[in-house]
Amino acid sequence: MDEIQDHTHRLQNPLNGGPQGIPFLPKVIGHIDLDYFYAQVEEVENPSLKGRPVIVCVFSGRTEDSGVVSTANYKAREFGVHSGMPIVQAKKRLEGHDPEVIRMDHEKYEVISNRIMEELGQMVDVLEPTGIDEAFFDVTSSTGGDYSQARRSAESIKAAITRSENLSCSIGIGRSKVVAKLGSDMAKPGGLTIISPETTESFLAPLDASKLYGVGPKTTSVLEEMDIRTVGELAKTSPTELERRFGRKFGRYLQAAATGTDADPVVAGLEPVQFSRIVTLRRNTRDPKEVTEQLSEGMKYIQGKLTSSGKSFKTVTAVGILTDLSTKTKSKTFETAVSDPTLIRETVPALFDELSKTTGKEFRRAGVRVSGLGDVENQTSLSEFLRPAR
Ligand code: TTP
Ligand code: MG
Repeated sequence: MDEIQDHTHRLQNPLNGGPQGIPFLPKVIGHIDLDYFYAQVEEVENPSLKGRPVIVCVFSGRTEDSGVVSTANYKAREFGVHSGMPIVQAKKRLEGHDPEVIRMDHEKYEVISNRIMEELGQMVDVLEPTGIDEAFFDVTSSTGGDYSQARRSAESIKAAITRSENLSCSIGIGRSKVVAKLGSDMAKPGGLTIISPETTESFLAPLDASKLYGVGPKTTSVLEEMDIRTVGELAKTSPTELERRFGRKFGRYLQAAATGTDADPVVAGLEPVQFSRIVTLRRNTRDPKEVTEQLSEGMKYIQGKLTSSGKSFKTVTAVGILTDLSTKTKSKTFETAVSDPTLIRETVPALFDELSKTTGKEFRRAGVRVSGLGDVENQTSLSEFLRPAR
């Protein structure tokens, strides 16, 4: 009887029970965030930028320098430059420090982000991407709830991203999303913070309440009025008081966040919307045949992905990164979803041919993407599509 009562209690406790319904395991949740993502991608592509201030900017086009900084590398941040700052102001701060100003190339960062998410998805139990460079993950079941094992998993993830993309990231591991996110924030850049269930309370207590996910300037000022500055102080505040001040839902959330008992599970991300591969060419070239040959492995990879996930596609895109590092694309969209991957091989050379003609420049990197994914069984197969109507 005792055992049954204990069991029920544990199942109701949000800190117990894995995502796959495995009871009794302490939850192991991670948060990963790539360091100065857009700027780091640019550094990897052009290593001579390392050590110099780099800002990746969105130009509005109104005047030469109107627009904002999308992100800055850590060198530029030393001069007080940050995301969202007007380009003019950032340039002023970096004057005399040999800054590199780069136009944002969203397409390029997205291709890399997708590749990383795909790789991550294979290394964790559940992956929930939450932005272009960040995701929550759950490794409760694969680590058996063991935090030393969790450390090894996080280290393997970091090593894998370094190996495949040469990019650094920060990871936090804890028993809830809020704790994991605090861990990755604290680990920036390049670090790893493991907050085991036993150390959660002492980890959280001294932190500023404003560091908690979802606590912005407004909430912070109300908390200050209540004489609450640290997470420890927030944790000790009566739940009734918090609910009275912040409403039932947010009041409860604050209490849970402050005690590391927020129970929001890691939910598998949306279905993939595209598969892509990109390579650096052995030499710069305009020759579509040469480009296609070097993309052969990449196309094979995409074919494999389509087959194993049972997906059809509607669009094939050729992605060319030119010698000036700008990204150009050319797509072909089929009238109906198709599931024969040989169509990729047939379409890609012509797309690169067109791309090469329209840009008139050599490619430095090249990629293939298929998108408009659907489930094969719901689509007309190519052979059915091509079969003459009777
Ligand atoms: P962040 O992860 O917030 O920032 P970051 O990766 O540049 O730096 P770090 O994580 O090391 O602190 O955002 C990821 C990317 O999203 C960032 O590289 C550029 C883009 N971004 C914007 O375009 N505008 C913004 O205001 C922010 C915050 C990010
Ligand atoms: Mg980041």
